[in-house]
Amino acid sequence: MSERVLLKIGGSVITDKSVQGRIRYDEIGRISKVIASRHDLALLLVHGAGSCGHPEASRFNLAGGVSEANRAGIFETHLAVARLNAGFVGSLREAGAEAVGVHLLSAGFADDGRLIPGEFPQVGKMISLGIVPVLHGDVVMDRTRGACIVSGDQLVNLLAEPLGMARIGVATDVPGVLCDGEVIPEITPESQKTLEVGASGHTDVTGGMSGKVRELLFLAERGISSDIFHASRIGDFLDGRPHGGTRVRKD
Ligand code: IP8
Repeated sequence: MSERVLLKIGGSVITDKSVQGRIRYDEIGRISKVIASRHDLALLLVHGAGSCGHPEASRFNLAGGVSEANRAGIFETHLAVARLNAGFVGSLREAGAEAVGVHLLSAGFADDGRLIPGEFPQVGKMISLGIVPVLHGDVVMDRTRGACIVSGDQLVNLLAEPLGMARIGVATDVPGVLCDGEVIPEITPESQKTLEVGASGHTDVTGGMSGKVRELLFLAERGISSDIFHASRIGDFLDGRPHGGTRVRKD
């Protein structure tokens, strides 16, 4: 059976965060070719929203809950990130991967900002058929708040275990988690207590790098390690080679 690998690609990699709605098709094309050439892996992909979703979520203040006054933001935000997903899936398919987009707005449900844990049997079935499911951070209906924003990083935390992922990687626009400009090779639940991880400089309703590390530490606390590295090192990560980034692991 093929090794199951979960790869999350940050929104800062596949969009230009300084221009609302601008998709970086050149970078998406490059990454798609790297991913599509790894035929031996059973891949699950997740991507962030970048400038296709964060500006809308912020404009409609979706993170603070949803009522009739801002409910139009559900459509606007989902449309923006679904367009990015369609662009990524199209590029992956062109490169030869049997990719299919899966939208959390339809596949998930949340309570107070957290996705309600589940098995995601449709995603598991796709993987066992050799399909590459491509999920993304999304606006999700929420039992308490009406709707909320679920980040791709929260999805990584939730999907990795039930779907039996052997390796988990998060590709970003920086070489790893940085402290004073240097990559921190390892973070554990204990060591993070003394760390100052920065947030994103652009509109990011889900917390940038610190939100990412928080979700991966939840995994580490359950004994599951993950890696954060620069998007140019995706091939190295997929091949199990050193990637020059940060490993998040149990103490
Ligand atoms: O970019 C956020 O996902 P993230 C999703 O992974 C939306 O934090 C729609 C803003």
